[in-house]
Amino acid sequence: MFKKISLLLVFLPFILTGCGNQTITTNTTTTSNTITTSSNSVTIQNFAFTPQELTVTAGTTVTWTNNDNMIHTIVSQNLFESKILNKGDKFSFTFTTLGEFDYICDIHPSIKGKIIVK
Ligand SMILES: [Cu+2]
Repeated sequence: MFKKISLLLVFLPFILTGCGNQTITTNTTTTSNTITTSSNSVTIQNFAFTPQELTVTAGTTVTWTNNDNMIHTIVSQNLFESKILNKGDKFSFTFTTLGEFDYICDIHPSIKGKIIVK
């Protein structure tokens, strides 16, 4: 008789904690997908893109600024096309696809540049 009670006393905490473990803990921590973007700049000056070739990581927003007194555009076939940029105007494009993207000024096609996305 005494043995049975003592056994019950021994196992009672386990039974109670066993029940306690059944409380469902909900994980409310949400993982935020932070996309790290770094800004990279290309200037248009003296009929040239500077830097002429720019390497960026995927997700990078590249901003072109026209520093020439002449109007320019930034056009990459099948990818983007800026409006006519007057002096001081900017154009931005975010590169999400890996690859090499050649672009030109549509008004002066001899002005060429390249963005490499790695
Ligand atoms: Cu131009």
